[in-house]
Amino acid sequence: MTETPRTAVAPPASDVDPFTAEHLEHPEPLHRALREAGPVVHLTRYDVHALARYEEVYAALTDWQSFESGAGAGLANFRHEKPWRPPSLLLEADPPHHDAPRRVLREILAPPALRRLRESWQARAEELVATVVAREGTEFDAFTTLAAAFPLRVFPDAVGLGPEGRENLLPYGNMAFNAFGPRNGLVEADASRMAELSGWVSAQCTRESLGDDGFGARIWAAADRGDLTPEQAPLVVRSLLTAGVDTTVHGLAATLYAFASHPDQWQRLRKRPELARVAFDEAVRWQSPVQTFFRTASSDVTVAGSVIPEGHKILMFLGSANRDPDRWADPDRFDLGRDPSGHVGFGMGIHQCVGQHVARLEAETLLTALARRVEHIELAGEPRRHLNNTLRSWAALPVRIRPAR
Ligand code: Z7Z
Repeated sequence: MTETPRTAVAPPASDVDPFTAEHLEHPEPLHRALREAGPVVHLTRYDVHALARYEEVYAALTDWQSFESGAGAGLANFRHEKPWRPPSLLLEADPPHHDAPRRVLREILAPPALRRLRESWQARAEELVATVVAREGTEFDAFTTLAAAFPLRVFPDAVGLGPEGRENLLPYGNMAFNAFGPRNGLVEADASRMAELSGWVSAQCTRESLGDDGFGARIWAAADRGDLTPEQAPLVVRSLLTAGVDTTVHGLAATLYAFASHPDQWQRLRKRPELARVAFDEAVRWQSPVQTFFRTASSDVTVAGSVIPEGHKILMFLGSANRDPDRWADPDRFDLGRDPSGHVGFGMGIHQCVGQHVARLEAETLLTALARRVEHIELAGEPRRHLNNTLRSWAALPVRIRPAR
């Protein structure tokens, strides 16, 4: 990917804005056009190079030397622009600085460390599904009652957050994920709450505000051992609160949407509940809750014969790579029969989602509880999207169910 070609070709140019309401709401036509335009497309409006094919997105994600993160994973270039908050020690950092925080968090969120949560999350999923079915009847908004409610029940407890102010978590994440995009109306709409939400989140990251038996306390324990500095610990906690809530909420919503729009696949899951994890990954591939993010060229980088100049931003379309027909058979189908592994919905390479096992456990426990209690699920109306510069998010997901007898 870095060798200099004898003859560099100028990539095709486009003045399209991927961050308009139209493209955020219905990204597939734009993705198709970008994939067909070429392996690299120069988006003149933002002067960024877009990658929309699986092969190039995968290659960029797995080449951190050429595609750096330290200049920010959004459109803003931290070499020239002041970040809206102190940069993340994980996302917005390169080796070697990236490595200690990553190692600490990987241990804390690894499958063996999560075993102790499984039983209680199963019980809480059962309880939530039973309550929703009893209280809401057969028609309800699955976004609010399930996809948002479940992570908000289990994840803040697992981190060790106090009870106050948890309603700030989703708005904070919404703001952070908007901030990866251009300063458009979505970013402006968050501006008035930025100081308040950031202040609340920072206050939750201190040792004193965290319970003594959660992910947060374990991050502080790593600082006590010297695996992190005391200055790093609160920022690592902040990463959990930024990247751990909205992503799973909208990932679960994507999964419920997938089933409600494919009732036949729900029957497959009912027969084989052990497919819950594959179903979640297939839904992440199919909907890509994280649609896009950026890297920066650390030198003149050649991609498929085109040179991306040093210091320029690269926009990676994960949602497009996850439906690239050159990689996936019948890519637009949500299909429990396929092997979705290799999708880039959690990223790939050294920055691949460190919380993915937590997300999978949330999905598995919720889906398993639902599969036991819900015989049939279908859409009961038009789902409503919530627009965000990075996340493919939801406002409402009306469903109709038939409870199992
Ligand atoms: O560390 C962080 O605060 C953080 C924030 C956002 C880490 C990751 C992300 C993120 C996740 C960004 C998915 C883009 C896509």
